[in-house]
Amino acid sequence: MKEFEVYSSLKVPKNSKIIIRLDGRSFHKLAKDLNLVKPYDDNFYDVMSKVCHDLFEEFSAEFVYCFSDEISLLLNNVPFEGRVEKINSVIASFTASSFVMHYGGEFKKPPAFDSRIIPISDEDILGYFKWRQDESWRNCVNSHGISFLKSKYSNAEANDKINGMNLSDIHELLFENGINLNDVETYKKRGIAIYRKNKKIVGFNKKENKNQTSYRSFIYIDWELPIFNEKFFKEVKVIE
Ligand SMILES: Nc1nc2c(ncn2[C@@H]2O[C@H](COP(=O)(O)OP(=O)(O)O)[C@@H](O)[C@H]2O)c(=O)[nH]1
Ligand SMILES: [Mg+2]
Repeated sequence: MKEFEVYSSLKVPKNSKIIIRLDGRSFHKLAKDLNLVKPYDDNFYDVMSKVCHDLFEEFSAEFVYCFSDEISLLLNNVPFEGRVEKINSVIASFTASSFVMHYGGEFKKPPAFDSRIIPISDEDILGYFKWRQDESWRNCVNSHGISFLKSKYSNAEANDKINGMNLSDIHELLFENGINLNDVETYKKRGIAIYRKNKKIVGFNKKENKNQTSYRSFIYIDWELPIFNEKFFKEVKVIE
């Protein structure tokens, strides 16, 4: 009967890094059910950062980027011998379980994430994360815009109005009404990232009778990201 498992041999290309992108399923509904603060809920972001930390650790990621209900996980060491079904199903379910564990509240429905695999070459890593960070910024402008409009108009009118506006129109409207998006917290504009950082450790070497410096890496959650550029990705050692 094994021959019926026709997708089980599907594998990611050998020697390729991969990005796994996860996205919360119907999280607009979940946000409503959980009464999340609009447009940005600090506790939700705190939970998502813990989910990213779990993913980083469990799958020995190189870099994780997250905004809203979306997570991108860069893996150098491809797990499960590259088997697509296994990677997508295990990582998506791990993410959902981690979310439920850290959120800890009462859910109306079991949360789920979808997962997709993107083989990526070193040259394209920066472009990929810039693309997602641009989306984070669009999301920031739009969600502040719609929240503001809904405070003035009916939901239908607010939706109508925002559909006819581009990013700079929304920015302008918010500015005229005393909301300066430049002053909004960095993570709301640029998302958050997880990567390894080195910690300097000075210890005393008894044998040689002198202080000795060594470095130990630890997992760092960056809430103050720059606009992604080559320098940043070189510093965090994601590209050479
Ligand atoms: N209130 C609130 N909602 C959020 C927050 N972060 C994400 N969301 C919701 O999650 C949705 C994620 O977008 P998307 O994946 O396109 O929609 P989905 O298909 O419903 O998951 C947003 O549209 C919001 O409704 C937050 O911090 N606060
Ligand atoms: Mg979603």
